[in-house]
Amino acid sequence: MSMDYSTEPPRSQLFIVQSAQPFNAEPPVSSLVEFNITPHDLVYCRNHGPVREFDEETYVVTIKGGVERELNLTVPMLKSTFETVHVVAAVQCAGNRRNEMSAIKPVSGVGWEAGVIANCKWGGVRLRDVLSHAGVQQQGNSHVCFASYATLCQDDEYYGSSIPLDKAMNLEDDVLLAFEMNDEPLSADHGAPLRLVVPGYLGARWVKWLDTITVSPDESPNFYQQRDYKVLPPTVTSKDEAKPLWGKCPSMTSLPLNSVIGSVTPTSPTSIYIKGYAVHSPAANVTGVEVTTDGGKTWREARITYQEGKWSWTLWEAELEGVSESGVVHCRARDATGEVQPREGTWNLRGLAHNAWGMAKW
Ligand SMILES: Nc1nc2c(c(=O)[nH]1)N[C@H]1C(S)=C(S)[C@@H](COP(=O)(O)O)O[C@H]1N2
Ligand SMILES: [Mo]
Repeated sequence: MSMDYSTEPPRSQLFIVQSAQPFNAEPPVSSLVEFNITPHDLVYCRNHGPVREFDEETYVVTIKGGVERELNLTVPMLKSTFETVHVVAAVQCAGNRRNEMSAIKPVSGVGWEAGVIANCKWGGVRLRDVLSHAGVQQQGNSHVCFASYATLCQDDEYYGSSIPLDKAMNLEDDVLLAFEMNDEPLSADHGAPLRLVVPGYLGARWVKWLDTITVSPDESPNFYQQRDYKVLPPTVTSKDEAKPLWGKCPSMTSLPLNSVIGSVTPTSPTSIYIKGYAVHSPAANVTGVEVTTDGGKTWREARITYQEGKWSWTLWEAELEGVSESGVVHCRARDATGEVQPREGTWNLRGLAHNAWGMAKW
């Protein structure tokens, strides 16, 4: 076990590579918005260490901690013991759009554009079924901790996360131990042979190469749960100032209401065609997206072209006529609670959860 990059799989040529080791790459947003379900070669890769390949037949996941029986299950055993279910859900890195936030003031982290999001169809077994089988002891504030000891990571000896036990056990939350993406076996880059899928939660919780599940009274002690992926107050501007706050600041669970412009195509000297995506906060689904070419004085309604179930992203398009030869267009989403995407994002040291109005020029 080491930071050994000799087993990295071959990768799509379509990516914008942000770092080669660990491999962090995103597709151009203009390509992303062309597909309702994101094809494999456009699904971003976010890694904190090397990627390894495993043999699915012998790969074991252990379920332990606050359960009556400790279980050691291979992937074939998971498939034969529990019902396989499918859910369409968007996975999004909390650092999506970090580059735009760093334009306000520098932030630390990979300089992502708006492409670290993918809307995929996940197939796997329900975590709740597996935990029930292990005889989980339901307790008010318990957590389920997930770990991958597959490789060392940049800031810890393993990759880990946790979610509340209530989220794990809620049938409607569709938390899966997944072995399929888009009706294909998972690829090494996306966590084969087993990864966690937590619809509605930031990507950092979706542990890849999952090997250990622990029901615990506490959140995961892992670096990526405790000292990263937290929205620090805007007054914290250095790593030293952040230190005393990591323990006090809550771990992120979901990401905010957001929308982004993926492409602007002039269709005549006075008209443009715009496409984009939107994502909802857990509060409620996206109910509309509006666009403006005058900085928000007047808005026009975009047309929603795709949305599926509770956890997918929303795709939208708009054709604007009577526009000048060049200009700036903004977008904003709203949801069923009446919340509207804010004009400005809130700067934070790690550059997380940026959700200012989307913007593009033509
Ligand atoms: N084992 C492991 N799981 C991981 C990570 C990682 O580095 N190691 N990165 C996390 C983060 S921050 C994100 S956003 C998602 C990205 O999943 P993807 O690479 O399949 O798109 O995986 C999560 N799961
Ligand atoms: Mo992430």
